[in-house]
Amino acid sequence: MPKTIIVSNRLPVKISKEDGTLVTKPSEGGLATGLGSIYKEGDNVWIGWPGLAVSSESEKTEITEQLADENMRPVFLTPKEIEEYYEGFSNETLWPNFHYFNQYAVYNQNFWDAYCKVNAKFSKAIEEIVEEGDTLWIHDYQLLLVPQLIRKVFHKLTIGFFLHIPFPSYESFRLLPWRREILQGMLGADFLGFHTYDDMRHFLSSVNRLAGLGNSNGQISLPDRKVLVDALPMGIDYDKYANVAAAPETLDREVRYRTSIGDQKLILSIDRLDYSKGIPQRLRAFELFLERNEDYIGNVSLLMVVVPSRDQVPMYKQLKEEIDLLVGRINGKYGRLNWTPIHYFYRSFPLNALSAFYRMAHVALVTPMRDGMNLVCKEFIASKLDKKGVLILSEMAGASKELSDAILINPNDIEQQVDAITSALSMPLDDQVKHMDVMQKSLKRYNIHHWVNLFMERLNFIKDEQRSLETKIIDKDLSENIKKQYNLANERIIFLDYDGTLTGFHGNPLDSKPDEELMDLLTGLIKDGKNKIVIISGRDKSTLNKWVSSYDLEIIAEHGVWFMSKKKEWSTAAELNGDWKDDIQKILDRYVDRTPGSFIEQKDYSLVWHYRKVETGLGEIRTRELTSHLKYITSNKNLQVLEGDKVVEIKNSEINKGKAAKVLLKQYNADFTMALGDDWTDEDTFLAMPEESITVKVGNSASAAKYNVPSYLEVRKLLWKLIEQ
Ligand code: GDG
Repeated sequence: MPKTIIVSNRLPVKISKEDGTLVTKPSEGGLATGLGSIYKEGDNVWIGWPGLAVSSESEKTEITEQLADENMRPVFLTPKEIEEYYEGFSNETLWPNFHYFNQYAVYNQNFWDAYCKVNAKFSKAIEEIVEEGDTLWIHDYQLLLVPQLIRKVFHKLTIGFFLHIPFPSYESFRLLPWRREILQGMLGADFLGFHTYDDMRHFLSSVNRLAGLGNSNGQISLPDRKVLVDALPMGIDYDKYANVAAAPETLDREVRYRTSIGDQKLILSIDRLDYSKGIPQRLRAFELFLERNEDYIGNVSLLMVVVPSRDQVPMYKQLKEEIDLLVGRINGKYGRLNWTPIHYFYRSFPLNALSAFYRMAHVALVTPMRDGMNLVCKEFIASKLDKKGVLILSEMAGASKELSDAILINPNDIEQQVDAITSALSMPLDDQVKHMDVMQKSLKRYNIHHWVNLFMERLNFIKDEQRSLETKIIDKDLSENIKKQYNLANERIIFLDYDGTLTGFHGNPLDSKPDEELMDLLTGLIKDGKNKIVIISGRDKSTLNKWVSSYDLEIIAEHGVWFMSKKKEWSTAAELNGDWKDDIQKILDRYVDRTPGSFIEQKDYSLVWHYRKVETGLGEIRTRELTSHLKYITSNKNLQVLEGDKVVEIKNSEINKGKAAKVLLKQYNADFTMALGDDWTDEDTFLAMPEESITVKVGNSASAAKYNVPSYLEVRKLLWKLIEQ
């Protein structure tokens, strides 16, 4: 029975030693609850670090056995690994870089080495239990390399990955010395989920710029498979928070807290100690609010919970000191004997206490400088059973994309924060209820269970897509079968596109001349008297003349304008007119002027604008502009505008490879017909071929061809196989 394996840095459990015995307590995190329905079932399992340094083997065995009963498997880390992989690379390199705090990012080779080593350790732990057919779901920035490490061993495994923190713009990501390795690591997954569309598009942009891979609707075509990227905002366990808010223990606490602080209004903030959370900025805004609103002095307090975190790291220590100072200053300046402006707690609370805080708060002030999602604001909303209360939310939190009914602020804009606090405190009840109702409905629907189901659905979707493509990919059996048909035939015709099919692409198109292997291959194909080999290309006739006319083959140049028979004479079947070229050339010249790196290729009856060497992104924008410009001008000129691989070609519309192929198909009475091509001008050839033909698309995008191969290298392998004795 296939199983599902969840992998994250931390296991969803807290382990401690009480009176010499190990005690495990389930963690209350949203992820643990959401995935509980998965990992606790059957043979499913959650792999992760148990959260404490364990040195003795007997203790390791004890923990392993204890966790096994709860479907968990520990990965033990040494103190050095914790320091370099977790505190080091994860939290001092990736965390600041992904949250746009690059001034805090540490680039340390030892940290990177440890990160690679520990990712490999996680991968080994997975390998010990995983089998083909299983599903793997890897979580977060500590394990970015694991998808690729596992993929190398289990090619067909279903691997999903979710990033819980933002994925930064290329401008930030490119600063990392190990950016390429990180992307390759992530691309080992079949499906990559991010909280927001912005994270998703930043990831796709980095993939485009660093790996040269584009995408179509979030699907990236790798040579061996398609990868899907999508935005999938994580929800909370809505019912759990609503139920806790109604629990007697929570209500008791609320009464107790209220008795001690009085009936003043409360503004609530809850965060882990982190520079990304905007805590000092929030305190300054609250101070300015008090300065400007004397009426509220004595009538409103900020209840601020900061959960201790990483406070041995100098940066965090400094932040803690800054917060302590600010709180001290504000309380010292505005406090009264019977009123404290800020109730500040540097510790964590049990869930019931948190829930009582959510219930009591009139306003939740959630103002991170950056946050992948932020669950606190969602929990606040779910806890508001009477729908009274206002959420002030930073637009830099992923949650802001879903919660547009909150008061959205830019955390750097202190004036805006002050205004937001003022209007939140004076918002009419009807408006509070109206906004809360909209947000509650949305959070109920997009809850954690919905998120888990959707993740699995998207993962299965891309797996199905891959499988349907796989049936078309020429594997060993299929190539044997093609070889059998080839051997049985008496007269064969094989159409070969040139660029991208027989060779790879180069910055300069003239660098694609046949290499030695290709020359040998063509010689081998031609040697068999039963073979008619046709090079069918969009290239101009003089280049093809130079490169392949010495072989005993036929050539179709310029997509079918020119034919060269074995007699080595060029002829054309169509009555063509090239008068249009001067006008179009003038337009293309303008685009070359504006686009460094681009150039024009002249052919007898077509013009091509090349942009392979143009800055990534700019070439694509210019292409869109150029094609819409040209479509308008060419509409009544019987011309066609074709977009190819980093080229835009303008040619006579009555010319195409399919028509040209048909001319040759008619001349020969072949009982084996085959065509191979990589770009969409080759689709015309595929469509022109007789029903029983072998048609092969190079690359894995949609095609009319019957089969696919990943690249020109496999084309060569297939052709060698056909001619081998
Ligand atoms: C990552 C991303 C993304 C806080 N104080 C106490 C307490 N909490 C609970 C909250 C909430 C959670 O901790 C914090 O939520 P975050 O959204 O900040 O999540 P993280 O796990 O820190 O961070 C973040 C998230 O992943 C999910 O993808 O939203 O952007 O950084 O659930 O309630 N819980 C208890 N006592 C406390 O004192 N019991």
